[in-house]
Order: sequence, then C-alpha cells, then structure tokens
Amino acid sequence: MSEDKKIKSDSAALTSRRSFLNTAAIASLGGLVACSEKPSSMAASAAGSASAHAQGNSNPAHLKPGELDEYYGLWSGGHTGDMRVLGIPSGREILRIPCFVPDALVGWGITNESKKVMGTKPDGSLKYTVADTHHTHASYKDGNYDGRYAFINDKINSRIARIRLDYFICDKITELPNVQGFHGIFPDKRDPVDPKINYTTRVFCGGEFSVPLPNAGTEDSSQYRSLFSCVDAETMEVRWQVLIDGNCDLVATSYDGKLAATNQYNTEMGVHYEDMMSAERDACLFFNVARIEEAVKAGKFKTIGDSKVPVVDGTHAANKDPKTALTAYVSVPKNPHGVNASPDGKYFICAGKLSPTATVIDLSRVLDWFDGKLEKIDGAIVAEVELGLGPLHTAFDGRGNAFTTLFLDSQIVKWNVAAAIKFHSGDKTAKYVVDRLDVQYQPGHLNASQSETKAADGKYLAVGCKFSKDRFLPVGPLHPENEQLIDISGEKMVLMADHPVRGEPHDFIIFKRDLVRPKQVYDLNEFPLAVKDAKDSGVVRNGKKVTVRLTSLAPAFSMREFKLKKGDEVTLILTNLDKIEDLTHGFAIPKYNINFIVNPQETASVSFIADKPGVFWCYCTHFCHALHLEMRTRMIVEA
Ligand code: K7E
Ligand code: CUA
Ligand code: CA
Repeated sequence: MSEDKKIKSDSAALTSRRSFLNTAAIASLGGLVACSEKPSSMAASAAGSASAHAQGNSNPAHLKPGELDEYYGLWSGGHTGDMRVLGIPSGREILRIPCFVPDALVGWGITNESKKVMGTKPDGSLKYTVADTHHTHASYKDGNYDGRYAFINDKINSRIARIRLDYFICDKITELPNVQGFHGIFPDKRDPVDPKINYTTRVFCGGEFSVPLPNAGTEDSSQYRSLFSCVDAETMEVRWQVLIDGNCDLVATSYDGKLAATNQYNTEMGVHYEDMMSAERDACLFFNVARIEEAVKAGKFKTIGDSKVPVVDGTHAANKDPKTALTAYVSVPKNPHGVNASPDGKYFICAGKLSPTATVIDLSRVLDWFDGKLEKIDGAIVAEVELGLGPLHTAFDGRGNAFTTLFLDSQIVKWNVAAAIKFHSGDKTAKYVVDRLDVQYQPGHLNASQSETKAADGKYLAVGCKFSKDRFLPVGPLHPENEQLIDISGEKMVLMADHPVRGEPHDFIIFKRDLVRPKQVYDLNEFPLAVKDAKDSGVVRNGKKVTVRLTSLAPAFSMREFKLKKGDEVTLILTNLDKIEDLTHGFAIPKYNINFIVNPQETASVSFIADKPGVFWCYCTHFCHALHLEMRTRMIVEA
C-alpha cells in the first residue's frame, strides 16, 4: 500500500514539475528572459482536499500524496542549533530554519545579512558557530498563537533567537548578559497590568548554570549565581533580570500575564551533581512580573559588570514579606524538571524527575500569597501525586487530562488533574491515572496539538524519544531519535507512527495551520541593498573597494561576466527578480568558499577579498529551470 502511494506521489510531483520546467524552458529559449507566468499551483489544489484526510484512511499519519497537514509543528533541533518545521499528523519535515549556526543550503553565516543577525567578531568572522536549541514557543494573543513570532534558546552561548512566522526566517538574536546555560524560555501571554495588551510583549529566559557575577573565574562557588531574564519581544533587548537563589530550568507563564515561573533542580547551589541532589525538596520559583517592573521603575536595582541591564534582587532573604515580595519559592520534590501551564489557566505542573511525582500548583493561591491572604506559600500545592519513574514534561488535551513523559519507565501516563487534586485532598478512591502507553524509548519532551494554548484540542500528541535502539535500520553507532505520534482523541492513547529524526530535538509546539499566514515571495522593499532593475547591474569601483550589483531571472544572471583586480575588497549584491513562487536561485563562487541562495524577490550580499586571480564560473546551485546548468556568470580576477 505504502509503496503504491509512494510511486503515485513521485509521479505526480514529477509531472507537475516537468510541465512547469517545460513551459519555462520554452518561454526562456525565445528571449533568454524567463517565465513570468504563474506555475500551476500544486499547493492550491492540494489544500482543497486536505481536510478530508480521515476518509477511507485508517491512520491519519499517512496522508495521501498531495494532501496537506492539519497542523504545523515547530521543533527545536538540539545541538544542530536550528529550528525545524514539521507537518502534523504526517510528521514530515518541511523546513529547517537556520538561526544560531551556519547553514549550507541557504548560505546562513555566509551572507552579510545573516552574519549581521548572527553577530560577528571585529574581523567580520562569526562570533559563534555552535548552538544547542532546546525550547521553542510562539507569540500569543488572547491565549492562542497569533502567528507573529516564535522564540528559541541557545543553551551553549545563552542566546535567544526570534523567528518571523511570515517568512519562517530568523531576524534577531540577542545574547543574555551574565548568564550561562540559558535553558527554559517562555513568552508572556498578556500584560500583567494593561488589559489592552492582550498579546506577547515579553519573553522570559531561565539561566541554568550559576557563575560568578561578574564572571571573574573564581573557584569559590559561594559567589556563583543564576539570573532570570526578561527580553522585549519587539526590540529583543533585555529589559531586566532577577538575581535568584538556586538555578532555573524550564519556564512557564500564566494566561493572566501576572506570573512566570521556573522549576529549580539545584536549590542546593551545588557545583557537583551529588551536591545538586542532596536536598529532598527543590522548588518552583514564581516571579511577580508587575512588581518586578515597578521595582525597576523605582530604581531598586543594580547592574553587573559591563551590562546596563537592571538586576533586581529575587533572593529568599530580600523577599520575606509577601506584600512586597518579587518572588516566591514553592517547594517541589527532589530535582524537578518541566513546568507546564494547564490550558484552563489554573495550574502549573512540575514533573518530579528524581521523584516519581507531579506537583500541581494553584496559581490563584500563589497570587493570594503575594496579597498576604495565604499564610504559607506551599499552601498553593493542591496535588502531589505519584505517576511513575522519571516524570519530565506534561501536555494537556483541553478536557482536564494531563500527559506526562516517564523517562525511566519509557511510558506516557495520562492522568486527570481534577481527580489528582481530589486524591491529594484525601479521597483515596479518586482514580487519577487514566491510561499508560509504552513508547520507544525513554521519552523527554512531549506536546499535544494546541496544548500550550486555551484552544488545546486533544487530537494528537507527539513525543520525543531520546533513544530509538531497534526501531529503524541500523546505520552505525549514531542512532536517530524516535519521534512518535499518538492519537489522544479517545480515552485510550493509540500509537500512530514512528519517525526517525536527526539528533536531537527537545521541545516542540503543534498548532493549527490557519494560525499562520506565510508569504511565499519576498517584498523587494524589505532589502535596502536591492538591485531593483537588471539595468542597475554593474561593477562600481572606489579605490580597492568594489561593489558588484547583480540580478537573477531564470535562467540567467544579469551580467555574463564581471572583472575584478587581485586584492579588491568586494561586496557582491544579488537580487532575485523572479516573482514566481518556488523559484529560488543559488550563487556559488568556486574556490572562494561562497554559496548562498536568493528566494523570489530576495536580496543577499557577500563580502570577500579577491585574493586569487583567475576565471571563476559562478553558477546557480539551486535547481530553477531547464537551463539551470547553463545559469552562470564569469568572475574574472586579473592578476
Ligand atoms: Cu526541555 Cu530536553 Cu532542555 Cu527536558 S529539556 S528532556
Ligand atoms: Cu537559477 Cu538554478
Ligand atoms: Ca536538588
């Protein structure tokens, strides 16, 4: 069955592509200026049939050729340093979005535009070429995704990247000052004070590793601290930081905008792992966002080292009086991991990791404590129930059930939050565990469709299994990870599909496809350097500084050759004047280590020293046309 499908799919794609390439070739062979007609729109015809996936198809993960997915998934790539876009329920990877690390396909880290986003050293080379992305979340409006941005962390170099969801590209990267091991990240969902701001304006970032502040390289760990940071979602500047006791791990935010929290596994502030697990209870640390911003406004902060970012004091010692406290430490069993907000807006749930439990914290009671109405902050704990071994992360179906990964048990446990609260309050007849499902193997993160929004719909659950062992053909010592898809629409969970994925994604979100409106063609005006007309092409010399302006229109570049002198400091600007969807060109310069692409109406530039004399055939690397191989230009560097 699947073989048959595959063949059909291949031939459908071939036919369509072939007919497009043929018309394009004919059109262009006439005048060597190509296709301005629109290609037959595969996407449009496919969209029509997409909703009917269930008909005669028992497994929705097996989409028919041409069918589109119902959901987008944004995946962190782990230490490949990228973000990935998947279609769900098929699990097909559609795109990798480069952000923190170079990418050979698009020339990310090669072009001047991408280097500017990534950050460079004084000599123009990239500041960093490695990253480790763990958590990705998107911007909100009214408790649901608004399709503007996604944010992702780099744990290695403590950077946050923003992805524009109109073009699915990274447009800003910020490095957090005085932070190491930036791990958890979460956008706020509305302003804590201003009711008109019902959308994301802040992103919270947890610092996992403690370091000396400022980092002077001392071995004396009593001087090490962690910071919790708030980044402005628009400017991407760091607004403020909080000095805390213990460390930050994952981050969650409340639907009313008032609270952010981070789970803490190292309240001991140990340097070695045995010290980090010495205490029986650690904490979930809450931040009162409005009070922190009042304190900053009132000038109650310090700064650290060269950083100008205001740092307020969130330590135990400075926050004993609930009525003025900026922070609250709720105790949670030994070395908790994820903290997740339930879609009804009521609870944060911390998974136990080293404890077989999940702790349910009632947010209204946390606010009561800040108001002086709850005597002990641990009174906000409304359930602490046993789930199984190694609980890590929790997702929701919007019907009152939670799904938690059990790393050591290799299971997902489905449990009912209300029943767990009843059980905890003394009703031992309350059965909170609803179902258990074995997964293959050792799950880390999981997430359900729309789970992190008020529109949690309880259809699909993806789980990132850290080990795949025997699930795929062996390919030597490095195994892929196993991303599994589970149907959670019924009482019992049903495993739908296994997908091998390149290591090693952590977190992901899954949302309805109509929440984003991607554009497939750029706007020329977004690029200040755009060469808007082929007639503007040419070489402009100013001493040793040379600017080469070039355009592309399938299947030709605007200049058939251009001349440089050895030693020239060259900036080459290429604008793709093709307006047709899916008509991307590449530009490679042999021996100069340069290759990048330009999408329809995109402009990109590269700078290099013309240090090697000779003839260099710059050619189009991205298949664009029947005459794609002929699409080249000569760069002649005179000795
Ligand atoms: Cu989100 Cu993987 Cu960084 Cu848990 S962490 S598994
Ligand atoms: Cu232009 Cu290939
Ligand atoms: Ca601990």
